[in-house]
Amino acid sequence: MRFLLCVLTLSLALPASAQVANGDFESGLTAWNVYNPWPGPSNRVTHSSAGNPGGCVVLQLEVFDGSNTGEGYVEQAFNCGGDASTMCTISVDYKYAKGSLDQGDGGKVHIYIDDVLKLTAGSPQEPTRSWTTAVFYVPCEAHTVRLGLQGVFTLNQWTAWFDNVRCEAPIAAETSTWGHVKALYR
Ligand SMILES: [Ca+2]
Repeated sequence: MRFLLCVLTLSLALPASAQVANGDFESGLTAWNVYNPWPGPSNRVTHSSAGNPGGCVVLQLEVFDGSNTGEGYVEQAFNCGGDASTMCTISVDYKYAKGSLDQGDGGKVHIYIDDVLKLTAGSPQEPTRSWTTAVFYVPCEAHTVRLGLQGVFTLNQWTAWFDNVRCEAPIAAETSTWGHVKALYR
């Protein structure tokens, strides 16, 4: 019985979820799956110290005929919270800049959750953006986050930076009421 109580105490003391690994990119691109479909030598997915702060991931398109169409990204699956009856937040810091050689509506910054496109940024009307935090409300369960940059036409020159990918759990929800806590301890 004492052993059982110890296990119970330990499990209650642990964080509610596995959370995002290396979401601040301070360990390079460890824990992130990298997909770089662009053959051009300066089209790339890399790690940089120009984050918010410290390390970050950089997706970069240079001007090459046809070789930078398609979408590069980093992606990670994680367990956000672990209790789908409550709501969590997934947040991502991002910024981007269009290069002077870009011709037209060349790049699109994308954030996907579970293969669903949740954010598109970048246009001729807003060719640069400083660090901005995107926040998504999701059930506290397993999710996949993908951070991408898409080359739309052939003459692209865009760069996107991503940092501070976080899952915070749980936010206010009815299941956090005293009644639920009491039920847990029955
Ligand atoms: Ca960082």
